[in-house]
Amino acid sequence: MSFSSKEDPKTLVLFDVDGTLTPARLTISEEMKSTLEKLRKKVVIGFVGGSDLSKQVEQLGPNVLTDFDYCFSENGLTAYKLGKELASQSFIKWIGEEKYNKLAKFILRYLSDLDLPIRRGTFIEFRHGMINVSPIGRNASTQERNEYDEFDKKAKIREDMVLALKKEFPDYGLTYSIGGQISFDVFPTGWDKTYCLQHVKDEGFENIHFFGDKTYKGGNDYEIYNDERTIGHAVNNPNDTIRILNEIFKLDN
Ligand code: M1P
Repeated sequence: MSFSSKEDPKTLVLFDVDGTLTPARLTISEEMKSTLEKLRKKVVIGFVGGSDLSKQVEQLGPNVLTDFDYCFSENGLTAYKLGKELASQSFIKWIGEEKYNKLAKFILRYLSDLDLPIRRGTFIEFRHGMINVSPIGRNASTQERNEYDEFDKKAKIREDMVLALKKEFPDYGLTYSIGGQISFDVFPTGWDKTYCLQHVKDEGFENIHFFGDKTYKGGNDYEIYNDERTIGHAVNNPNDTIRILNEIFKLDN
């Protein structure tokens, strides 16, 4: 599997999904699609998101595995190169049933004691490479998640819960990452977005660009944006991503 047909096969451009390629939890625009098509002729492209692949398919389209050279779901715990799946790891194997049980019990107990304006369903989403914890529940509608996001900015429910988890499980070796609107991710330390870089380390890339919107400390793009193996670009929204891509890669030429 090679990238020799590209103008610059030694350059890889990686993108966060929510807030970078698409608005949070929404779908990719036609303008972004055509920008990426042009970019892909020049360089190797991939995305790295915290969500699982099914959600990325909803957001980026049904042909996601062929529209991108690399697809990294759950920070690269599930990984595809040119549509072919690469080896992956599992959160439950890493943590073990006993420790996970203690963690899940603490989370459910903590959530049940919170005063929240509304609750929906799926408070712990069990994923391949992490768990995702949502005080309102992952079944919230778009409007409900927007409202929760605003509420949480003031009430700091997620921030406080992360502090409580760190205090309760200081020796678990877990990282807590508030990457989206209604939840936070919990995964082994080191399994942040930099995890995906191990899939490309022997591919001879000379430049690896990364675009993300949550590049501040505590955001889920922070580690990969600051990693010495990448050239980081902080964006405010998908339009910003398009603007910077046009500037750097001269996509109209
Ligand atoms: O990609 C950012 C985050 O997107 C979702 O967050 P939320 O549902 O809170 O908006 C989740 O899929 C989360 O895992 C992911 O990090």
